[in-house]
Amino acid sequence: MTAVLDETTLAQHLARIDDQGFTVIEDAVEPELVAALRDTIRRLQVELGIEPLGTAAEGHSTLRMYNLLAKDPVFQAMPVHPQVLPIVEALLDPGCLLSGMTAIDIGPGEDAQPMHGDDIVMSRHLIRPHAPMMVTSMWALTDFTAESGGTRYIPGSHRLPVIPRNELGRHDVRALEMPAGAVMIFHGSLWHGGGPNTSSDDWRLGVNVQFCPGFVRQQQNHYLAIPTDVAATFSDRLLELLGYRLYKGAMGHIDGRSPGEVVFGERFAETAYRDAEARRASPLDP
Ligand SMILES: O=C(O)CCC(=O)C(=O)O
Repeated sequence: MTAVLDETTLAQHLARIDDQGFTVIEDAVEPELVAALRDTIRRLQVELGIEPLGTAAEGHSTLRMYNLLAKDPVFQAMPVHPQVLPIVEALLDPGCLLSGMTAIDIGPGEDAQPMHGDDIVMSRHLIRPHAPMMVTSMWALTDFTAESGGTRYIPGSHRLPVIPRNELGRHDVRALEMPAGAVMIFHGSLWHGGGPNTSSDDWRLGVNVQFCPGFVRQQQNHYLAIPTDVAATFSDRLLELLGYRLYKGAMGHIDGRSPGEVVFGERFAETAYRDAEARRASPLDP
């Protein structure tokens, strides 16, 4: 059983993200969960015949797998993990959404992924620097080293007024080295990318568990990707993170009802405006 983050540790992680754009939680993930996630991903890669996708972003020697929650129950532990979710909630708010989950297994011979910010799509509409429109947690399921493709990143780049696209030489690009079981959490504007894998036989397996504010479009469409009978087995908190509740009591409704009520009935009963107004009328819930 993993301990919940205490207030002091939480504040330290938030201060590091504010200053550097990222933090690393050592020993975040229980060793049994690391092993179960790694074994499941490697099994699914074979069963599903996963092949490199061949784009610059996805790589020619990298096995990527999307829509993990539909593929095996073991992945349900990731978005709600007590070492990670409180940091994400503090950076966004408790109405945040799971944007996507991707297993990224970087193989020998892979080139560096083009560097980018995970919230670059939203950044184009905002004046930089801005609040994170994405928060990414990168889970190491094998050791991340500079040779095996540890994530490249520029500390502090979330604060730059312009993205460092064409002037990488002027910046301090570092390789993330962290052992299996550690998690890096970073601001969506941090300039980063998967590293080149220069090893002869070392595959670097990580999972990107990404969150966005409740008012931003999710990168992966969970409503259509996860069959309803599979989603019905998820915890309430996980379903909230997928978007089955309304954001701020108003966003995402269907004829006044929450997506959760439409799909799961009474379990997620929520009426747009009316319930939020009733909550605000309560002295206990201003
Ligand atoms: O694999 C990594 O280290 C980073 C991957 C990444 O940034 C992405 O795919 O957006």
